[in-house]
Amino acid sequence: MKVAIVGVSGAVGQEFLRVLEERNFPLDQLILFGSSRSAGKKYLFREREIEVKLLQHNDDFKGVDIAFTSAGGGTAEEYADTITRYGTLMIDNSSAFRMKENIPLVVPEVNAKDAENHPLNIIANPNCTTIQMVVALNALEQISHIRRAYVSTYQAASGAGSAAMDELYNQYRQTLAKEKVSVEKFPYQLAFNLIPQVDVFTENGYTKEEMKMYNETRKIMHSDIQVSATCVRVPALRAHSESIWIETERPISVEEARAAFSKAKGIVLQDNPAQKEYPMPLFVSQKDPVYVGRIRKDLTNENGLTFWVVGDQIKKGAALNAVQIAEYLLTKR
Ligand code: 11C
Repeated sequence: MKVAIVGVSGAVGQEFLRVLEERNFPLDQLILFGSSRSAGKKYLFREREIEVKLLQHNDDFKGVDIAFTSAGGGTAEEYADTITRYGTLMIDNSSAFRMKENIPLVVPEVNAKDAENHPLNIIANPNCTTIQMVVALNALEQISHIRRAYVSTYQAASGAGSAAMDELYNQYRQTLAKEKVSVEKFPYQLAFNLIPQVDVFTENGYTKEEMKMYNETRKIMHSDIQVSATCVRVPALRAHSESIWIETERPISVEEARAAFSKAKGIVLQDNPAQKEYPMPLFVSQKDPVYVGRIRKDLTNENGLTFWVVGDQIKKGAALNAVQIAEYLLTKR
């Protein structure tokens, strides 16, 4: 099995290295690709150094079984043909192909089967905020159909990449040192602040990130669910949090919800208010599962339930989800 990582120097690319190693992914050869900025760098994998090759339009992907790509939408679109031409399966982390016909959009806990049908040799990995939300929603959908979800997100700096994480560190340091605060990766200073904008605004007043949560959720869950999101960047380093309110076809009790979350794949229930137990991004960072807590009935609607979900954006929200898609397909060979 020959595997490639495209965009290996980025936050998600680096996470691919860790996840493939951690899960002992059954590969014989790993090839790393990057832009001219990272070509020539070396990264350690299974105690051996691998040099990053420059991503080019050539035959480098001939014989590669799976390419995990995380190099942005533009690069994904430009290189899709080069990567898939000889039968390589491209599992792409960007937003380029997510809503395209004939390209499955997959979260293995929810719609693994969709991954089996990939006529264009491309499978799309959803947006991180969508991934962790649908893992939780799917557990409750098994009890009663979810008509709508209102969600507010609390998204860590990691969603904007490793340079953005560095910027957050720097902004805290600069503020404490009373230096001028540098702002590049976010629209405003994030340290000691919250920014109610993730990605750019669309014509309806929602941001692209918010519209991804609407559209991707419906595609993954094969559902007519209505989703209305407000996405907020918060000064957490890694792991996104979400406050979710749902309306189901029939009322779901807190006990039923707890039971459903407890038995769902990929979820850890952490819901013991008396002991101050609930998920928090600081403690969920670098963990595989999606954590759920603060489950309670909505006070204004018999069919409403509300809860709090936290997941590591770089791991389950990106690299791990893509690797789980590949693992699922390997079980079908
Ligand atoms: C963020 N969710 O937190 C974004 C990052 O569509 O894959 C991932 C963007 C995407 O900034």
